[in-house]
Amino acid sequence: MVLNKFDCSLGEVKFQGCICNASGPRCTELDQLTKIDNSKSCMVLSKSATPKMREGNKKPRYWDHDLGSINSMGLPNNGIQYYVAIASQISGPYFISISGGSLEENCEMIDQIMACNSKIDGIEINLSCPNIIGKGQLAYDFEKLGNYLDGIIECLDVRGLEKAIGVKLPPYFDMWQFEVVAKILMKYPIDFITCVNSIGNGLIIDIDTETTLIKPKGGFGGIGGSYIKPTGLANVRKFYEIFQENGSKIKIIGCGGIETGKDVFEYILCGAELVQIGTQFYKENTKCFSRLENELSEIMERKGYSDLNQFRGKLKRR
Ligand code: RRO
Repeated sequence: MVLNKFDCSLGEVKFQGCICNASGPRCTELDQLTKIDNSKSCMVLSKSATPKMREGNKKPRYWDHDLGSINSMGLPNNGIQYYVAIASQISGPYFISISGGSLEENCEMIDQIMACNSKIDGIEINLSCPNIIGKGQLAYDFEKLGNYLDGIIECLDVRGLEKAIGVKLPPYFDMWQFEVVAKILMKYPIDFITCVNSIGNGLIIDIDTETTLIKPKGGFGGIGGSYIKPTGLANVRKFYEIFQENGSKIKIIGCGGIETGKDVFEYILCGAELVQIGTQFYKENTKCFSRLENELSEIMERKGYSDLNQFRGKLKRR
């Protein structure tokens, strides 16, 4: 196969491109996933699934803002069976995101994915949804995180590990947190982490009406878009540095505030293998994938780079 300058991989799964959708907007229904499949996105990633379908939180639960977005969707999805059953209709690399309410629920969904005869290339285990009423984000509970991953890996081990397996993390903000979380992650045979989910429990306010923009949880919700790009870059960079220092092969998917090819370049310079687009995909639909790839290509040409490895992770320090 002829190598494309954007080619990359996670575990055994190869991608012809380095830009794809984030699990979140426009990836709940089959027609939405088919549109992603027919676009320049290098993979098709489903909305986070639960064992049974969920309606999600009360509306309005998503709001677009000049600087990004706020959401408290509450995991609306069609249930794991739906995302497994449609695998035969998707031609590109297909990843299912899962977000069970417990270890048992996640293992139940992994069982169903493993039992599927159609091609499902990977699983992104979402440990960082900020919007489940009455529930915290598991990846902020460092004691539970290790036990949880023990359980997940045990349930994957029994059934073989031919798919790319990764976890979606929330943003971390303090240096000791990166060290603790990386130490836990490096004990497990995972292929990738996705950094970052939305910044949980932010608040955006409409001054004219003096109200919150969204309804659930008193207006608190996950913040995405350009508000969070510096946090996303920092998380990718710090985990990349720690993984490099320790010889870990865990790859990093960058996510958070990507709007232009320059943003994609920055994430890859920090060490991302590939990047996901959430808020901007919501705003612009599937044409964002080809636009971003073209913009990245122009930057690479200008700088004389012919593939991503020539600059991936090579951020210089002042
Ligand atoms: O559905 C959501 O409310 C949601 C999820 Br599962 C997530 O992982 N991140 C987010 O911002 N919203």
